[in-house]
Amino acid sequence: MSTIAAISTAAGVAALGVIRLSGPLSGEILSALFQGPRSPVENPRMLCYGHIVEKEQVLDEVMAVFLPAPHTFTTEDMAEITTHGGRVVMESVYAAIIKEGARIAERGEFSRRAFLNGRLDLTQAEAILEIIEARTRRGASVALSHLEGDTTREVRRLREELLTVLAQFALAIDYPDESSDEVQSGDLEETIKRVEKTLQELIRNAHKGHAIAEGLRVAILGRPNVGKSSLLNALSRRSRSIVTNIPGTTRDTIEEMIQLSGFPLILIDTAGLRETDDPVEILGVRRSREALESADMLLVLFSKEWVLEEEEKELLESIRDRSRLLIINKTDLGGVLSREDLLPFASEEQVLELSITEKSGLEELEKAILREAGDLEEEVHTPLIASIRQKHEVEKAYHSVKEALNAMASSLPYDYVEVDVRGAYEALGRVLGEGTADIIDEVFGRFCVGK
Ligand SMILES: Nc1nc2c(ncn2[C@@H]2O[C@H](COP(=O)(O)OP(=O)(O)OP(=O)(O)O)[C@@H](O)[C@H]2O)c(=O)[nH]1
Ligand SMILES: [Mg+2]
Repeated sequence: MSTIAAISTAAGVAALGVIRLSGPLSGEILSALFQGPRSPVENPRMLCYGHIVEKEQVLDEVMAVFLPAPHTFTTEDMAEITTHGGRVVMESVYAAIIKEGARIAERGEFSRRAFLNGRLDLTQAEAILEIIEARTRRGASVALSHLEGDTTREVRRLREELLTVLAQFALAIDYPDESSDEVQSGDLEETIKRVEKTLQELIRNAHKGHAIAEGLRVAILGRPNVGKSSLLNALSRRSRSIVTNIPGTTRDTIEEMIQLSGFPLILIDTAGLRETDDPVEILGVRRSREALESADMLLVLFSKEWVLEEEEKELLESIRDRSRLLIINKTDLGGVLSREDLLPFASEEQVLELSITEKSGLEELEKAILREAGDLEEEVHTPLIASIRQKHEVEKAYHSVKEALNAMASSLPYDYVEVDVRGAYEALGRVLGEGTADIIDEVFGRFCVGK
């Protein structure tokens, strides 16, 4: 096994940077370059002060630590050198390490070694990737729960159930006469049904896992000129979207990522919903409809000035089972629309009043959004599968389990059922990354170097 090295901290100006080594030569390379009162290799796991010296030239003042196998991230000997953050300094130290015999690490190679040496399973490796990529605190915490293995545990448990089923089938197939009493097909069916149900929940919650990690999609809808773009700007506290008093200003959907109390939201400003002949606007309105369909939550805006139109009532009817808030804007203007007009379409707390110009009602709105978002999150009881690859395998497993149940229902011989159960068992194995070199390449290829 070769020894690999990488600059593990992000590029850019920083006070410190970390260079990491993993492999059998880690200690030797560190000793060759490090000079200081205490040798890190002789004092493993202790952070030692010193200098990196190459051919009598001091490259940097550093702190270094040597971590002997096997209790390290990769399970191999590792070394970490904390240098000053300047790119030139770091690269000169890095170059010296490479000259001493380390190889430049590939993307994700540290995590790959951790995986290959049995320290991580693939869900956990993907969780590390998610944490690096997570754009928000909440996203990071979902990723963290994967790292701690919620998903892993659940998938393992399901596999064990399937394994007991497979064992019984094996018995029944090999010794059809003797074992007929032992194979209780009713019990087996129960077990498979339980697995089916859990898989279904995992799949149903998959998109929510994604939503929580990436941000709930919140679409702002309403007639032209009600103040949709103004609301996006007010919630994101910047002038992202163009606001004018001309109806039909927004022609395309605009997305803005914000955080409310650490909750990631993707706000989507849309073109006002209305009948129009303008071809550009028609496209805009079509996009608004798509946003309406795909959003996790809807903010439907009305103006105090206008009575409800038939079309708006239809819209309100059609979104009864969606997560939504109905908002009367422009309360600073005198007008005709009141809360009572909207109460037939939503609960008390889902109807809000707002004046964006006077900045009144915004805090209540933010609270209401968080409440709705919290409700959406509440629905997620089962562990989440966040990666598309995992979801795909879980779907395959679900499909196979259904086939198995069908086969059992039509009293097909156990051989038939066995094939499907085995298919599900193998698909779940791939979720955990068992025996699948190409997936492993795919996953670790997405890592940054040094991870
Ligand atoms: N008086 C008053 N005017 C407002 C309020 N909110 C927005 N406006 C004004 O309403 C007009 C339309 O606002 P926009 O945010 O562009 O409305 P929109 O819904 O995005 O409009 P389209 O993109 O054309 O569909 C602008 O002149 C805003 O300044 C409010 O609370 N009170
Ligand atoms: Mg607009």
